[in-house]
Amino acid sequence: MADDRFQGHDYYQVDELLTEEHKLIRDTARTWVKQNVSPIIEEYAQRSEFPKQLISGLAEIGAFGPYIPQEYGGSGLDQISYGIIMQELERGDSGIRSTASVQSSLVMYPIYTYGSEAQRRKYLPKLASGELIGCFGLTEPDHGSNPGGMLTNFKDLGDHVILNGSKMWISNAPFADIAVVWAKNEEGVIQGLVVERGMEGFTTPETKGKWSLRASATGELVFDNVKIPKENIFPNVMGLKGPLGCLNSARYGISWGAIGAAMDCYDTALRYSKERIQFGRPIGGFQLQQKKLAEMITEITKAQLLAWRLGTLKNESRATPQQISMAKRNNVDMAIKIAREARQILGGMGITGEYPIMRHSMNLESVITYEGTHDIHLLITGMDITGENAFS
Ligand code: TGC
Ligand code: FAD
Repeated sequence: MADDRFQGHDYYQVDELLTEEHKLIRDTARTWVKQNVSPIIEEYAQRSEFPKQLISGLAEIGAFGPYIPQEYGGSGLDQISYGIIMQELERGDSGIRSTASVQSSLVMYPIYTYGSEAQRRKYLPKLASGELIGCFGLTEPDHGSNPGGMLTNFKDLGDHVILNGSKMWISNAPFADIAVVWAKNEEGVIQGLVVERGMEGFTTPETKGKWSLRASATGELVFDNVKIPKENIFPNVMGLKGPLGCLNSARYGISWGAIGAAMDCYDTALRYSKERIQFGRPIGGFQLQQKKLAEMITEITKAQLLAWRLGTLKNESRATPQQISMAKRNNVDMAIKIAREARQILGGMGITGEYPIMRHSMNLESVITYEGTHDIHLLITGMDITGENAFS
Protein backbone atom coordinates (compact mmCIF):
# COMPACT_ATOMS: atom_id res chain seq x y z
CA MET A 1 0.00 0.00 0.00
CA ALA A 2 1.15 3.58 -0.67
CA ASP A 3 2.28 5.64 2.34
CA ASP A 4 -0.43 6.22 4.95
CA ARG A 5 -1.07 9.96 4.57
CA PHE A 6 -4.43 9.84 6.36
CA GLN A 7 -5.76 12.99 8.02
CA GLY A 8 -8.92 13.01 10.15
CA HIS A 9 -11.95 14.97 8.95
CA ASP A 10 -14.12 17.11 11.20
CA TYR A 11 -16.40 19.31 9.12
CA TYR A 12 -18.73 20.26 11.97
CA GLN A 13 -16.23 20.71 14.82
CA VAL A 14 -17.41 17.46 16.37
CA ASP A 15 -14.04 17.46 18.15
CA GLU A 16 -15.45 20.12 20.46
CA LEU A 17 -17.85 17.47 21.78
CA LEU A 18 -14.90 15.32 22.83
CA THR A 19 -12.81 15.61 25.99
CA GLU A 20 -9.03 16.02 25.97
CA GLU A 21 -8.80 12.38 27.07
CA HIS A 22 -10.90 11.27 24.08
CA LYS A 23 -8.59 13.15 21.72
CA LEU A 24 -5.51 11.68 23.35
CA ILE A 25 -6.95 8.18 23.01
CA ARG A 26 -7.71 8.86 19.36
CA ASP A 27 -4.23 10.19 18.64
CA THR A 28 -2.63 7.20 20.34
CA ALA A 29 -4.74 4.72 18.39
CA ARG A 30 -4.26 6.62 15.12
CA THR A 31 -0.50 6.72 15.49
CA TRP A 32 -0.41 3.03 16.38
CA VAL A 33 -2.47 2.15 13.29
CA LYS A 34 -0.23 4.26 11.03
CA GLN A 35 2.90 2.63 12.41
CA ASN A 36 1.75 -0.95 12.79
CA VAL A 37 -1.33 -1.71 10.69
CA SER A 38 -1.02 0.36 7.51
CA PRO A 39 2.46 -0.88 6.51
CA ILE A 40 1.46 -4.56 6.59
CA ILE A 41 -2.29 -4.88 6.22
CA GLU A 42 -2.52 -5.07 2.46
CA GLU A 43 -0.04 -7.95 2.35
CA TYR A 44 -1.91 -9.88 5.08
CA ALA A 45 -5.27 -9.26 3.39
CA GLN A 46 -3.88 -10.42 0.03
CA ARG A 47 -2.68 -13.68 1.54
CA SER A 48 -5.75 -14.03 3.73
CA GLU A 49 -4.04 -14.11 7.09
CA PHE A 50 -4.65 -12.38 10.42
CA PRO A 51 -1.50 -10.55 11.59
CA LYS A 52 -1.19 -12.13 15.04
CA GLN A 53 1.82 -10.02 15.90
CA LEU A 54 -0.57 -7.05 16.36
CA ILE A 55 -2.25 -8.63 19.40
CA SER A 56 0.20 -7.30 21.99
CA GLY A 57 0.03 -3.78 20.51
CA LEU A 58 -3.77 -3.86 20.51
CA ALA A 59 -3.64 -4.72 24.20
CA GLU A 60 -1.13 -1.93 24.88
CA ILE A 61 -3.33 0.78 23.34
CA GLY A 62 -6.25 -0.48 25.46
CA ALA A 63 -8.29 -1.96 22.60
CA PHE A 64 -9.21 -5.06 24.62
CA GLY A 65 -11.95 -4.17 27.09
CA PRO A 66 -11.66 -0.36 27.09
CA TYR A 67 -14.77 0.01 29.28
CA ILE A 68 -14.12 -3.01 31.53
CA PRO A 69 -13.11 -1.83 35.04
CA GLN A 70 -9.39 -1.61 35.76
CA GLU A 71 -9.60 -4.12 38.61
CA TYR A 72 -10.26 -6.78 35.95
CA GLY A 73 -7.51 -5.56 33.64
CA GLY A 74 -9.66 -3.27 31.46
CA SER A 75 -9.07 0.46 30.98
CA GLY A 76 -12.18 1.74 32.80
CA LEU A 77 -12.93 4.19 29.99
CA ASP A 78 -16.29 5.52 28.83
CA GLN A 79 -18.31 4.45 25.81
CA ILE A 80 -17.15 7.31 23.57
CA SER A 81 -13.55 6.22 24.15
CA TYR A 82 -14.51 2.68 23.13
CA GLY A 83 -16.14 4.04 19.98
CA ILE A 84 -13.14 6.19 19.10
CA ILE A 85 -10.77 3.22 19.39
CA MET A 86 -13.03 1.16 17.10
CA GLN A 87 -13.12 4.05 14.62
CA GLU A 88 -9.35 4.28 14.46
CA LEU A 89 -8.86 0.51 14.18
CA GLU A 90 -11.38 0.19 11.36
CA ARG A 91 -9.71 3.12 9.63
CA GLY A 92 -6.84 0.65 9.36
CA ASP A 93 -8.91 -2.45 8.56
CA SER A 94 -12.31 -3.86 9.54
CA GLY A 95 -10.66 -7.17 10.40
CA ILE A 96 -8.45 -5.58 13.04
CA ARG A 97 -11.45 -3.80 14.51
CA SER A 98 -13.33 -7.11 14.43
CA THR A 99 -10.72 -8.81 16.57
CA ALA A 100 -10.86 -5.99 19.11
CA SER A 101 -14.63 -5.75 19.18
CA VAL A 102 -15.11 -9.51 19.52
CA GLN A 103 -12.58 -9.59 22.36
CA SER A 104 -14.12 -6.57 24.12
CA SER A 105 -17.86 -6.75 23.50
CA LEU A 106 -18.50 -10.39 22.78
CA VAL A 107 -16.05 -12.11 25.13
CA MET A 108 -15.03 -9.74 27.95
CA TYR A 109 -18.44 -8.06 28.20
CA PRO A 110 -20.42 -11.31 28.78
CA ILE A 111 -17.82 -12.66 31.20
CA TYR A 112 -17.93 -9.38 33.12
CA THR A 113 -21.73 -8.95 32.95
CA TYR A 114 -23.02 -12.53 33.22
CA GLY A 115 -20.05 -14.38 34.71
CA SER A 116 -19.26 -15.47 38.26
CA GLU A 117 -16.56 -13.65 40.21
CA ALA A 118 -14.28 -16.66 39.69
CA GLN A 119 -14.86 -16.52 35.91
CA ARG A 120 -14.10 -12.79 35.88
CA ARG A 121 -10.86 -13.23 37.80
CA LYS A 122 -9.79 -16.23 35.73
CA TYR A 123 -10.32 -14.81 32.26
CA LEU A 124 -10.62 -11.01 32.15
CA PRO A 125 -7.07 -9.90 33.01
CA LYS A 126 -5.59 -12.35 30.49
CA LEU A 127 -8.05 -11.25 27.81
CA ALA A 128 -7.21 -7.59 28.46
CA SER A 129 -3.48 -8.26 28.09
CA GLY A 130 -3.92 -10.37 24.96
CA GLU A 131 -2.50 -13.43 26.68
CA LEU A 132 -5.83 -15.08 25.84
CA ILE A 133 -7.86 -14.44 22.68
CA GLY A 134 -11.56 -15.20 22.65
CA CYS A 135 -14.33 -15.76 20.13
CA PHE A 136 -18.14 -15.69 20.28
CA GLY A 137 -20.28 -18.55 19.02
CA LEU A 138 -23.90 -17.66 18.32
CA THR A 139 -24.52 -18.23 14.57
CA GLU A 140 -25.11 -21.78 13.32
CA PRO A 141 -25.23 -23.19 9.79
CA ASP A 142 -29.05 -23.12 9.79
CA HIS A 143 -29.62 -20.26 12.25
CA GLY A 144 -28.11 -16.86 11.41
CA SER A 145 -30.65 -14.04 11.64
CA ASN A 146 -32.79 -16.31 13.80
CA PRO A 147 -30.41 -17.39 16.57
CA GLY A 148 -33.30 -18.38 18.83
CA GLY A 149 -33.71 -21.52 16.71
CA MET A 150 -30.20 -22.78 17.53
CA LEU A 151 -29.62 -26.52 17.84
CA THR A 152 -26.37 -26.56 19.86
CA ASN A 153 -27.24 -28.03 23.24
CA PHE A 154 -25.87 -29.43 26.47
CA LYS A 155 -26.94 -32.17 28.84
CA ASP A 156 -26.49 -32.07 32.61
CA LEU A 157 -24.32 -34.89 33.94
CA GLY A 158 -23.91 -33.81 37.57
CA ASP A 159 -20.66 -31.87 38.01
CA HIS A 160 -20.28 -31.27 34.26
CA VAL A 161 -22.30 -30.89 31.06
CA ILE A 162 -21.86 -32.49 27.63
CA LEU A 163 -21.98 -30.05 24.71
CA ASN A 164 -22.93 -30.99 21.15
CA GLY A 165 -23.52 -28.96 18.00
CA SER A 166 -21.71 -26.49 15.79
CA LYS A 167 -21.28 -22.79 15.15
CA MET A 168 -20.38 -21.14 11.85
CA TRP A 169 -18.82 -17.88 10.69
CA ILE A 170 -16.98 -17.29 13.95
CA SER A 171 -14.40 -14.47 13.95
CA ASN A 172 -11.07 -15.44 15.56
CA ALA A 173 -12.20 -19.09 15.92
CA PRO A 174 -9.16 -20.69 14.25
CA PHE A 175 -6.73 -19.38 16.86
CA ALA A 176 -8.89 -18.39 19.84
CA ASP A 177 -7.93 -19.79 23.24
CA ILE A 178 -11.48 -19.65 24.57
CA ALA A 179 -14.96 -19.45 23.07
CA VAL A 180 -18.06 -17.90 24.63
CA VAL A 181 -20.70 -20.31 23.33
CA TRP A 182 -24.49 -20.01 23.43
CA ALA A 183 -26.36 -23.31 23.66
CA LYS A 184 -29.68 -24.70 24.84
CA ASN A 185 -30.05 -26.60 28.10
CA GLU A 186 -32.34 -29.61 28.43
CA GLU A 187 -35.34 -27.30 28.92
CA GLY A 188 -34.51 -25.53 25.63
CA VAL A 189 -33.37 -22.34 27.40
CA ILE A 190 -30.30 -20.58 25.96
CA GLN A 191 -27.30 -20.29 28.30
CA GLY A 192 -23.72 -19.11 27.81
CA LEU A 193 -20.61 -21.10 28.67
CA VAL A 194 -16.87 -20.82 28.20
CA VAL A 195 -15.25 -23.56 26.12
CA GLU A 196 -11.46 -23.79 26.23
CA ARG A 197 -9.16 -24.89 23.42
CA GLY A 198 -7.82 -28.34 24.21
CA MET A 199 -11.09 -29.70 25.59
CA GLU A 200 -11.61 -33.11 24.01
CA GLY A 201 -14.08 -33.08 21.11
CA PHE A 202 -13.73 -29.31 20.46
CA THR A 203 -12.35 -28.31 17.03
CA THR A 204 -12.19 -25.01 15.10
CA PRO A 205 -11.78 -25.56 11.33
CA GLU A 206 -10.94 -22.40 9.36
CA THR A 207 -13.31 -21.00 6.73
CA LYS A 208 -11.35 -20.54 3.50
CA GLY A 209 -11.97 -18.62 0.31
CA LYS A 210 -13.44 -15.37 1.69
CA TRP A 211 -13.28 -12.30 -0.57
CA SER A 212 -14.08 -10.09 2.44
CA LEU A 213 -12.43 -9.52 5.81
CA ARG A 214 -9.43 -11.43 4.53
CA ALA A 215 -7.12 -10.16 7.29
CA SER A 216 -9.44 -11.67 9.90
CA ALA A 217 -9.54 -15.39 10.64
CA THR A 218 -13.03 -16.91 10.47
CA GLY A 219 -13.96 -20.47 11.34
CA GLU A 220 -16.38 -22.99 12.75
CA LEU A 221 -16.75 -24.27 16.29
CA VAL A 222 -17.54 -27.98 16.39
CA PHE A 223 -18.58 -29.67 19.63
CA ASP A 224 -18.59 -33.45 19.68
CA ASN A 225 -19.54 -34.59 23.17
CA VAL A 226 -17.36 -31.93 24.80
CA LYS A 227 -17.18 -32.29 28.58
CA ILE A 228 -17.47 -28.85 30.19
CA PRO A 229 -17.18 -28.25 33.96
CA LYS A 230 -20.31 -26.62 35.34
CA GLU A 231 -18.26 -23.74 36.70
CA ASN A 232 -17.80 -22.60 33.06
CA ILE A 233 -21.52 -21.80 32.68
CA PHE A 234 -22.52 -18.14 33.15
CA PRO A 235 -24.69 -18.03 36.29
CA ASN A 236 -26.28 -14.65 35.70
CA VAL A 237 -28.22 -14.84 32.44
CA MET A 238 -30.81 -17.11 30.81
CA GLY A 239 -32.39 -16.79 27.37
CA LEU A 240 -31.68 -15.07 24.06
CA LYS A 241 -31.32 -11.71 25.79
CA GLY A 242 -27.87 -12.92 26.94
CA PRO A 243 -26.19 -13.01 23.53
CA LEU A 244 -28.32 -10.12 22.21
CA GLY A 245 -27.12 -7.98 25.13
CA CYS A 246 -23.53 -8.54 23.97
CA LEU A 247 -24.51 -7.58 20.43
CA ASN A 248 -25.75 -4.20 21.67
CA SER A 249 -22.20 -3.38 22.69
CA ALA A 250 -20.54 -4.74 19.55
CA ARG A 251 -23.04 -3.09 17.21
CA TYR A 252 -22.44 0.22 18.94
CA GLY A 253 -18.69 -0.16 18.36
CA ILE A 254 -19.32 -0.95 14.70
CA SER A 255 -21.34 2.26 14.30
CA TRP A 256 -18.09 4.11 15.12
CA GLY A 257 -15.83 1.69 13.27
CA ALA A 258 -17.66 2.21 9.99
CA ILE A 259 -16.88 5.93 10.22
CA GLY A 260 -13.18 5.07 10.28
CA ALA A 261 -13.40 3.02 7.08
CA ALA A 262 -15.48 5.75 5.41
CA MET A 263 -13.03 8.49 6.43
CA ASP A 264 -10.12 6.53 5.02
CA CYS A 265 -11.91 6.12 1.68
CA TYR A 266 -12.95 9.78 1.58
CA ASP A 267 -9.50 11.02 2.56
CA THR A 268 -7.84 8.88 -0.09
CA ALA A 269 -10.30 9.94 -2.81
CA LEU A 270 -10.08 13.63 -1.89
CA ARG A 271 -6.29 13.60 -2.09
CA TYR A 272 -6.32 11.64 -5.33
CA SER A 273 -8.85 14.05 -6.86
CA LYS A 274 -6.48 16.93 -6.23
CA GLU A 275 -3.45 15.15 -7.67
CA ARG A 276 -4.86 13.26 -10.66
CA ILE A 277 -4.86 15.37 -13.84
CA GLN A 278 -7.17 14.61 -16.76
CA PHE A 279 -8.19 16.96 -19.56
CA GLY A 280 -5.55 19.36 -18.26
CA ARG A 281 -6.91 19.85 -14.73
CA PRO A 282 -7.29 17.97 -11.43
CA ILE A 283 -10.32 15.66 -11.58
CA GLY A 284 -11.45 17.27 -8.28
CA GLY A 285 -12.31 20.32 -10.40
CA PHE A 286 -15.04 18.47 -12.27
CA GLN A 287 -18.56 18.86 -10.89
CA LEU A 288 -19.34 15.15 -11.02
CA GLN A 289 -16.36 14.32 -8.77
CA GLN A 290 -17.17 17.21 -6.44
CA LYS A 291 -20.71 15.88 -6.05
CA LYS A 292 -19.35 12.54 -4.90
CA LEU A 293 -16.89 14.13 -2.45
CA ALA A 294 -19.38 16.66 -1.08
CA GLU A 295 -21.95 13.94 -0.44
CA MET A 296 -19.31 11.79 1.25
CA ILE A 297 -18.32 14.41 3.80
CA THR A 298 -22.00 15.22 4.42
CA GLU A 299 -22.78 11.57 5.17
CA ILE A 300 -19.65 11.13 7.32
CA THR A 301 -20.61 14.20 9.35
CA LYS A 302 -24.16 12.91 9.94
CA ALA A 303 -22.76 9.52 10.98
CA GLN A 304 -20.29 11.16 13.40
CA LEU A 305 -23.11 13.02 15.13
CA LEU A 306 -25.26 9.89 15.33
CA ALA A 307 -22.42 7.85 16.86
CA TRP A 308 -21.46 10.60 19.29
CA ARG A 309 -25.04 11.04 20.50
CA LEU A 310 -25.47 7.28 20.86
CA GLY A 311 -22.26 7.20 22.90
CA THR A 312 -23.55 9.87 25.27
CA LEU A 313 -26.80 7.93 25.70
CA LYS A 314 -24.81 4.75 26.30
CA ASN A 315 -22.67 6.51 28.91
CA GLU A 316 -25.91 7.29 30.74
CA SER A 317 -27.22 3.71 30.21
CA ARG A 318 -30.08 5.18 28.20
CA ALA A 319 -29.33 3.86 24.69
CA THR A 320 -32.01 1.43 23.52
CA PRO A 321 -31.19 -1.64 21.38
CA GLN A 322 -33.35 -0.08 18.67
CA GLN A 323 -31.28 3.13 18.67
CA ILE A 324 -28.16 1.00 18.38
CA SER A 325 -29.66 -0.85 15.42
CA MET A 326 -30.35 2.42 13.65
CA ALA A 327 -26.77 3.63 14.09
CA LYS A 328 -25.19 0.31 13.04
CA ARG A 329 -27.37 0.10 9.96
CA ASN A 330 -27.02 3.72 8.89
CA ASN A 331 -23.29 4.04 9.46
CA VAL A 332 -22.28 0.79 7.77
CA ASP A 333 -24.52 1.60 4.81
CA MET A 334 -22.96 5.07 4.66
CA ALA A 335 -19.46 3.56 4.68
CA ILE A 336 -20.08 0.94 2.01
CA LYS A 337 -21.61 3.52 -0.32
CA ILE A 338 -18.67 5.86 0.23
CA ALA A 339 -16.22 3.04 -0.45
CA ARG A 340 -17.94 2.28 -3.76
CA GLU A 341 -18.00 5.95 -4.83
CA ALA A 342 -14.41 6.53 -3.69
CA ARG A 343 -13.25 3.59 -5.76
CA GLN A 344 -14.73 5.19 -8.85
CA ILE A 345 -12.89 8.45 -8.19
CA LEU A 346 -9.63 6.52 -8.33
CA GLY A 347 -10.50 4.95 -11.67
CA GLY A 348 -8.42 1.86 -12.36
CA MET A 349 -6.11 2.60 -9.43
CA GLY A 350 -9.11 2.11 -7.15
CA ILE A 351 -9.07 -1.65 -7.63
CA THR A 352 -5.42 -2.06 -6.65
CA GLY A 353 -3.80 -2.69 -3.29
CA GLU A 354 -1.83 0.55 -3.74
CA TYR A 355 -4.80 2.21 -2.08
CA PRO A 356 -7.01 0.93 0.77
CA ILE A 357 -10.39 1.51 -0.87
CA MET A 358 -11.11 -1.85 -2.48
CA ARG A 359 -10.08 -3.65 0.73
CA HIS A 360 -12.42 -1.45 2.80
CA SER A 361 -15.20 -1.97 0.28
CA MET A 362 -14.88 -5.75 0.38
CA ASN A 363 -14.55 -5.76 4.18
CA LEU A 364 -17.73 -3.75 4.57
CA GLU A 365 -19.66 -6.47 2.72
CA SER A 366 -19.14 -8.56 5.87
CA VAL A 367 -19.76 -5.70 8.26
CA ILE A 368 -23.14 -4.98 6.64
CA THR A 369 -24.07 -8.65 7.22
CA TYR A 370 -22.64 -9.58 10.60
CA GLU A 371 -23.96 -8.37 13.94
CA GLY A 372 -27.40 -8.36 12.31
CA THR A 373 -27.93 -7.77 8.60
CA HIS A 374 -28.90 -4.44 7.06
CA ASP A 375 -32.47 -5.72 6.62
CA ILE A 376 -32.76 -7.19 10.13
CA HIS A 377 -31.85 -3.81 11.64
CA LEU A 378 -34.46 -2.13 9.47
CA LEU A 379 -37.06 -4.59 10.77
CA ILE A 380 -35.99 -3.82 14.35
CA THR A 381 -36.68 -0.12 13.69
CA GLY A 382 -39.90 -1.00 11.89
CA MET A 383 -41.14 -3.01 14.84
CA ASP A 384 -40.15 -0.27 17.28
CA ILE A 385 -42.09 2.45 15.49
CA THR A 386 -45.17 0.45 14.45
CA GLY A 387 -45.41 -2.11 17.23
CA GLU A 388 -45.80 -4.80 14.53
CA ASN A 389 -43.39 -7.76 14.31
CA ALA A 390 -42.45 -8.35 10.64
CA PHE A 391 -39.79 -11.02 11.38
CA SER A 392 -42.04 -14.04 11.28
P1 TGC B 1 -37.15 -11.69 20.54
O1 TGC B 1 -38.33 -12.54 20.90
O2 TGC B 1 -37.40 -10.36 19.93
O3 TGC B 1 -36.23 -11.47 21.83
C1 TGC B 1 -35.85 -12.53 22.68
C2 TGC B 1 -35.42 -11.95 24.01
O4 TGC B 1 -34.27 -11.12 23.81
C3 TGC B 1 -34.59 -9.76 24.20
N1 TGC B 1 -33.90 -8.88 23.22
C4 TGC B 1 -32.82 -8.20 23.54
N2 TGC B 1 -32.14 -8.09 24.69
C5 TGC B 1 -31.04 -7.32 24.69
N3 TGC B 1 -30.62 -6.67 23.59
C6 TGC B 1 -31.27 -6.77 22.41
N4 TGC B 1 -30.80 -6.14 21.33
C7 TGC B 1 -32.42 -7.56 22.34
N5 TGC B 1 -33.31 -7.90 21.36
C8 TGC B 1 -34.21 -8.71 21.92
C9 TGC B 1 -36.09 -9.67 24.15
O5 TGC B 1 -36.57 -8.66 24.98
C10 TGC B 1 -36.49 -11.05 24.64
O6 TGC B 1 -36.28 -11.08 26.04
P2 TGC B 1 -37.22 -11.96 27.00
O7 TGC B 1 -36.79 -11.63 28.38
O8 TGC B 1 -38.63 -11.56 26.66
O9 TGC B 1 -36.96 -13.39 26.61
O10 TGC B 1 -36.20 -12.57 19.63
P3 TGC B 1 -36.40 -13.13 18.17
O11 TGC B 1 -36.09 -14.60 18.24
O12 TGC B 1 -37.72 -12.71 17.60
O13 TGC B 1 -35.20 -12.43 17.35
C11 TGC B 1 -35.13 -11.05 17.24
C12 TGC B 1 -33.96 -10.59 16.32
C13 TGC B 1 -34.20 -11.07 14.90
C14 TGC B 1 -33.98 -9.09 16.32
C15 TGC B 1 -32.60 -11.05 16.82
O14 TGC B 1 -32.56 -12.39 17.02
C16 TGC B 1 -31.45 -10.56 15.99
O15 TGC B 1 -30.90 -9.53 16.33
N6 TGC B 1 -30.97 -11.31 14.92
C17 TGC B 1 -29.70 -10.98 14.27
C18 TGC B 1 -28.66 -11.99 14.72
C19 TGC B 1 -27.31 -11.37 14.91
O16 TGC B 1 -27.14 -10.16 15.00
N7 TGC B 1 -26.31 -12.21 14.99
C20 TGC B 1 -24.98 -11.75 15.23
C21 TGC B 1 -24.04 -12.91 15.54
S1 TGC B 1 -22.52 -12.37 16.26
C22 TGC B 1 -21.66 -11.63 15.04
O17 TGC B 1 -22.12 -11.44 13.95
C23 TGC B 1 -20.30 -11.21 15.40
S2 TGC B 1 -19.40 -10.50 14.12
C24 TGC B 1 -18.07 -10.09 15.06
C25 TGC B 1 -17.04 -9.28 14.36
O18 TGC B 1 -16.17 -9.89 13.71
O19 TGC B 1 -17.01 -8.03 14.60
P1 FAD C 1 -29.49 -15.41 6.92
O1 FAD C 1 -30.05 -15.24 8.28
O2 FAD C 1 -29.71 -16.71 6.23
O3 FAD C 1 -30.06 -14.24 6.00
C1 FAD C 1 -30.01 -14.27 4.58
C2 FAD C 1 -30.79 -13.06 4.07
O4 FAD C 1 -32.17 -13.17 4.47
C3 FAD C 1 -30.27 -11.74 4.63
O5 FAD C 1 -30.32 -10.75 3.63
C4 FAD C 1 -31.27 -11.41 5.73
O6 FAD C 1 -31.38 -10.01 5.96
C5 FAD C 1 -32.55 -11.98 5.14
N1 FAD C 1 -33.54 -12.33 6.18
C6 FAD C 1 -33.42 -13.22 7.19
N2 FAD C 1 -34.51 -13.22 7.95
C7 FAD C 1 -35.35 -12.31 7.43
C8 FAD C 1 -36.65 -11.81 7.79
N3 FAD C 1 -37.31 -12.26 8.86
N4 FAD C 1 -37.20 -10.86 7.01
C9 FAD C 1 -36.54 -10.37 5.93
N5 FAD C 1 -35.32 -10.77 5.55
C10 FAD C 1 -34.74 -11.73 6.29
N6 FAD C 1 -21.51 -14.92 14.05
C11 FAD C 1 -21.17 -15.23 15.32
O7 FAD C 1 -21.93 -15.77 16.09
N7 FAD C 1 -19.90 -14.89 15.77
C12 FAD C 1 -18.97 -14.29 14.98
O8 FAD C 1 -17.86 -14.00 15.43
C13 FAD C 1 -19.33 -13.99 13.63
N8 FAD C 1 -18.40 -13.45 12.78
C14 FAD C 1 -18.71 -13.33 11.46
C15 FAD C 1 -17.70 -12.96 10.55
C16 FAD C 1 -17.99 -12.87 9.19
C17 FAD C 1 -16.90 -12.53 8.22
C18 FAD C 1 -19.32 -13.10 8.72
C19 FAD C 1 -19.67 -12.97 7.26
C20 FAD C 1 -20.31 -13.47 9.61
C21 FAD C 1 -20.02 -13.60 10.98
N9 FAD C 1 -20.99 -14.06 11.88
C22 FAD C 1 -20.64 -14.33 13.19
C23 FAD C 1 -22.31 -14.46 11.42
C24 FAD C 1 -23.26 -13.31 11.12
O9 FAD C 1 -23.74 -12.73 12.28
C25 FAD C 1 -24.39 -13.86 10.24
O10 FAD C 1 -23.85 -14.11 8.95
C26 FAD C 1 -25.56 -12.91 10.15
O11 FAD C 1 -26.22 -12.78 11.40
C27 FAD C 1 -26.59 -13.35 9.09
O12 FAD C 1 -26.89 -14.72 9.19
P2 FAD C 1 -26.81 -15.64 7.88
O13 FAD C 1 -25.52 -15.42 7.22
O14 FAD C 1 -27.18 -17.02 8.29
O15 FAD C 1 -27.92 -15.05 6.91
